[in-house]
Amino acid sequence: MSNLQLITETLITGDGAKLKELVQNALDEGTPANDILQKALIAGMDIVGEKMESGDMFIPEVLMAAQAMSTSVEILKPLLADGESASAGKVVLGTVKGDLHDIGKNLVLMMMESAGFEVIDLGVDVEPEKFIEAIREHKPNIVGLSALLTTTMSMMQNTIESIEESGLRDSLKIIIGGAPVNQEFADKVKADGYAPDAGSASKIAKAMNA
Ligand code: B1M
Repeated sequence: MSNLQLITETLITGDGAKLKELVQNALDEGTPANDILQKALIAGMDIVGEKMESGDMFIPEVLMAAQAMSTSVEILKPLLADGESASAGKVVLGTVKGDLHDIGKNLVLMMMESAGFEVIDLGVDVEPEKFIEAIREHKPNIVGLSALLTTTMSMMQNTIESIEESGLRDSLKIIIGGAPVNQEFADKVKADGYAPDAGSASKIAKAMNA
């Protein structure tokens, strides 16, 4: 079994300590951090998702895998950074109300911070009013909304409409993303941008602020 396959298998078992060790070993052997993230960890979470859907894994096991993934991403964080430090702008970021998934959102946070953005992370299950409060307080250039459930996609629309109704919409750009989201949906809810992954989210944010 290759390094990356072993990482994927270990992620699925949820053994965080072993996973950290394997990720560190792979880095020491020269495997690029981005390969570990994309080909082993994100690929592993996709398998976890399939197992969850088919009833072969249950929520506590999925949570263990998610926790193991998060701790391993911490090791990769400095290596995925693109080294820029000057402030590229401010981003308010959160997973919309009703949705508790945060691994993808945290990757977006990491990529945006490493591209020089100051990111205010509102966490998960964020109500539209909380986004509005944060916009008033922090005056961001960009708001990022994440959703992983088809049932919470409509909350992206609610959030964008609430921002519009509060009169704050013209002062910022809105980027949305998450597995069920696509460009067509972004157009429908009048987001300014859609990003399929964390790397593109940070690129789009930079382009919007250029
Ligand atoms: Co949930 N879950 N989950 N889950 N979960 C999914 C999303 C699911 C696809 C699994 C499945 O059935 N195959 C399914 C959704 C089906 C659907 O609606 N289409 C699902 C379900 C059904 C549920 C529950 C309803 C299960 C239940 O209770 N019966 C429940 C809902 C809870 C809630 O939110 N209210 C639930 C719960 C959970 C856990 C809490 C156990 C756990 C989350 C832990 C956590 O996040 N801290 C969990 C997990 C881990 C998953 C899977 C397995 C993995 C998600 C993940 O972290 N992926 C997931 C299956 C899957 O995705 N394959 C699944 C890795 C991550 C890096 O990818 O988040 O897609 P992702 O982020 C990507 C891009 O989407 C993008 O960038 C990232 C990559 O670079 N991106 C953005 C994300 N946000 C962005 C924002 C942007 C731009 C890009 O701009 C701002």
